[in-house]
Amino acid sequence: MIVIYSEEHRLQSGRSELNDGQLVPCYEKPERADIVRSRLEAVGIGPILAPEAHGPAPLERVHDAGYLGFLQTAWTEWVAEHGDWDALPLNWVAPGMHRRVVPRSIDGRLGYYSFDAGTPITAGTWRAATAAADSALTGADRLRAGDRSAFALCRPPGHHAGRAFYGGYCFLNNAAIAAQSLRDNGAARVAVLDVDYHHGNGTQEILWERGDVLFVSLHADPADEFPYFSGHADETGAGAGEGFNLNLPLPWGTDWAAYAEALAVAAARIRAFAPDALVVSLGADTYGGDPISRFRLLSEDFLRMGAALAGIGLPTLFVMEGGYAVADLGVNVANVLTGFENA
Ligand code: OKP
Ligand code: ZN
Repeated sequence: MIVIYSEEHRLQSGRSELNDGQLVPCYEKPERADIVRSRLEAVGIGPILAPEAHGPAPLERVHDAGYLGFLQTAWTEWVAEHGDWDALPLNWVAPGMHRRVVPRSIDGRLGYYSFDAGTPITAGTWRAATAAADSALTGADRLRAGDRSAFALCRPPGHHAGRAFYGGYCFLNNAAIAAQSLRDNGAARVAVLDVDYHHGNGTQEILWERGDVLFVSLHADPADEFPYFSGHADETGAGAGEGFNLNLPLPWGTDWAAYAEALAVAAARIRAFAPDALVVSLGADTYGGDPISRFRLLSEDFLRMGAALAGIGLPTLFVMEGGYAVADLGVNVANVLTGFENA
């Protein structure tokens, strides 16, 4: 399986995020991609290639033009206003307030285009995020060229980023961008399966009215877990997309036995949809040792997950999302991919 990886991920290296009432070192840090890359090298999963630049067009197919423009200049504007420190938003729109006018102030626009205070914009954020999107796009190209699978080692992750918002460590929705690229290049239907611990609220929002791209997500119940305002089972899509969004929320403490049952439901829905390709939003934060998550998967369960994903029987693009138990992240991700390949 070809791995697509860019050194540019290092350019996203935030100093701190707001977590449990404190500014703490960012969980989403460069060491995550480094350990995954070195484990994949150690197990010899396949060639590791740099992404090809795809330019702005595929990003504009998924994201709002005003939002993309904001992301490109936010850091420069922030530094001019506040000096050289991570840019974090401090307030958001609430019911009864108005979102009609895009603020002129950089602080106002940080809040306008975001949904949390855990996602710092830094000097290198735009370059890192575009390199991650190019990695996903290059992976989509591999499927089009006939590969059975590919792994885009994207960092920063993408599944919380919506058409016009960032948050949850995500800026550009790498999985949605790849799915759209597959559609634009001949696939009639594409499925996105999100196995990250957190609900992929950005992917859901982007695909909400789409009947041609199915979104299926297994995640911690938003009644208890971030992102809180998205991911309930009764969110099924709208318009042409009605019935093409399937959320499978699971309780804290979920282990492999319960997870595997939900994964079988997801697999059956995807097979019934009969897509031409599958994009897997691969977060390994379902691991029992994850510092910010509360599922209980073991490292060996990720082999089983890979085999179950192979059982869906589709050309599959894996796109890296979360996973914060850095010491074990390489093994857990490699297990999914080798489990898939050996099935
Ligand atoms: C990104 B991805 C927990 C705070 C949660 C944001 C988590 C973002 C997860 N106390 N902060 O889906 O792995
Ligand atoms: Zn996650």
